[in-house]
Amino acid sequence: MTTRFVICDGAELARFWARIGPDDSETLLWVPREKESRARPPAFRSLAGGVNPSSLEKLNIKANDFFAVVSEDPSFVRSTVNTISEISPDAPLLVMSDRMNQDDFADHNCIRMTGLRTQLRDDVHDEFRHLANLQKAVCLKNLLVEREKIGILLQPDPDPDGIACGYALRALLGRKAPTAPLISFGQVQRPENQAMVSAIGIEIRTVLPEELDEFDGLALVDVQPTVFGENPPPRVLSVDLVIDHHPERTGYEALIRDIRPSYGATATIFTEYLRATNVDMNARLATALLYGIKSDTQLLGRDTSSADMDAFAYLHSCYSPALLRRIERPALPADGLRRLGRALSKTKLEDNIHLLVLGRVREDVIPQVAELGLQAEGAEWSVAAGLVGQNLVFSVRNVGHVRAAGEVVRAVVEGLGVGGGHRTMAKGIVPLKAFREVYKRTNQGTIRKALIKAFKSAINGEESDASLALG
Ligand SMILES: [Mn+2]
Repeated sequence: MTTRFVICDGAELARFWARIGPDDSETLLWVPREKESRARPPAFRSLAGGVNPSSLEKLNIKANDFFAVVSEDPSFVRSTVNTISEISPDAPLLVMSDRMNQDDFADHNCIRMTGLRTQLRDDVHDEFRHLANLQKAVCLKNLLVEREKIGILLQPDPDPDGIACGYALRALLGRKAPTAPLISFGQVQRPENQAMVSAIGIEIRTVLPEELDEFDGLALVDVQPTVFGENPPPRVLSVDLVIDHHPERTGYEALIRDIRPSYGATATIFTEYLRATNVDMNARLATALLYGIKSDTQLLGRDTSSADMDAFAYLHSCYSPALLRRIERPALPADGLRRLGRALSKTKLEDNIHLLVLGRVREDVIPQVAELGLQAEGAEWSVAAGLVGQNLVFSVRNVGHVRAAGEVVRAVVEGLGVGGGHRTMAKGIVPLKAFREVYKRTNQGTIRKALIKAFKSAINGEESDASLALG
């Protein structure tokens, strides 16, 4: 077994170490300072003559043993490190001192340097952060505990972050759907978000502003009241709770608000609450929150803080990979696969653009085909297009080091439809009626020709020629 030889400089540090509680693998050594009381700290052996080759030889050091030198005196550290290196040249060495840094040991290749006080200080700061979250969570629970029915209001067309937060708030309050329903003024639109709602098993009720009267508590998560249009319903301008990560807005009343614009997701705030209150983090809840953070930060890329990273790591230990897969890779219907097969049989790349036109498909097939299309050899851009209802819908993916996908799609739909997105992913919708007015037909060949021309122009920065409206 490896022994850790811990050498403390002076009685004070030795007593401190004794207080931490030594580990069974540790042999504790103490070098008394001049004029210091000789009272032996508990469990410590004295190196009364200081650290020297003869005092170390008595310790029966084996080749694999570790050392720690605990001292605030750089000269003590240096001489101790040198003596140990003479006796046991390859010994791994931990130096704990707040007055030195790693550069002081440039000659040694197996020394790890860390502070002693700062080490504890960081942990203490963390604990106070947990305590602040606990305080917030206790306040909001106290505020709402007596309420009969609490509406948890999400933004219209709720996104994964908002949905996860609503679900988490309900868990935090220890309630179920009948007394704390998730509500929204609009339906969940995007197929990916619908997949999340059905995989986790969350119901979101669409309400009219006047229906808010049935709730004697109103909580807004991942949204602030002034987002609900020019003239928001009066009821949402005076609410119980607002928890959000968007920039703070004014013009509304909330009894409790916790707004943290530096966070990449509101789900991070809720993860911190749940963690601080020791609420059972079941796999469903963890998966919802993890997906919320992942989707708002584009997998910890854009606008991510260290708090998001911490929350993500915490959730990662208890989420369900199978459930996340169901959300992110919804099952493809057989007819969608057949259309994909037909499109793939004619696949061809033009200017590193891989365009697959699917015909009429279920909407959630389109983004998945766009993901797949990017795997083609030589593809820098993947575009998957299909007919959904009265619209031509297309999803775009790129490899990341090219123009932003959102900009490209905005240039393509300019004047004819709507679209946008982020660096590497975007979506566009063009009404078939508008497309037909320009191109006369809506068959797959026509769509293919129109899209490839528009995307080539937009990707090459010729925005003025890119719009589908130009024909
Ligand atoms: Mn959000």
